[in-house]
Amino acid sequence: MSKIAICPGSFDPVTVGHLDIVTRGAKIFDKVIIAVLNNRSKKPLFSVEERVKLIKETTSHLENVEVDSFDGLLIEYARQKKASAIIKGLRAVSDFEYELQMASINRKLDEEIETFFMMTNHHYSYLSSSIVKELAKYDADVSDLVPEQVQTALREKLNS
Ligand code: COD
Repeated sequence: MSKIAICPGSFDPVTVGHLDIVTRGAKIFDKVIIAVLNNRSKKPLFSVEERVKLIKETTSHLENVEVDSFDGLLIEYARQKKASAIIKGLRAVSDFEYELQMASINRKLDEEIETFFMMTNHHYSYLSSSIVKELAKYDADVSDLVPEQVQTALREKLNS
């Protein structure tokens, strides 16, 4: 049976840190579904459609990676997709407490779906979508932090 993993997140916008986790995950699992949360309580910079499009453009070279969006509980989405794992990236100790809580809740909801943690590439340990948005707002160079398509999208969004 093929092993499917979900790589969930807000991806507002996708960074090279996210793409590193996805690329590494895709070497381990048969299929990785990048699932963009349609989070109505947060006010994202990019719409879900824009985030999905940017991720599709920047992962098109990865044959076993799909991009989708979801609403509601992650574990229900994972079950619906017949996934056996959820992949999360860990950057620092500060990520650990929240991610441990999420993994424990998800495990309580479905014991068959495992959470896999991957340590960040040390080059990207400081990197988050929020940092990228903050830098881009002040017109700082983000070329090392996001793919070119995201750089362009940030410029268009913030100058409009
Ligand atoms: N290096 C490595 N990993 C990274 C990096 C980096 N530089 N940057 C981000 N990551 C990892 C994050 O740790 C995370 O695992 C993933 O990439 C996505 O990051 P974000 O910031 O885009 O996404 P989040 O953290 O806002 O996503 C949160 C979820 C959508 C996963 C979460 O809110 C969720 O599951 N929501 C659904 C509701 C639910 O089921 N809740 C749980 C039960 S209450």
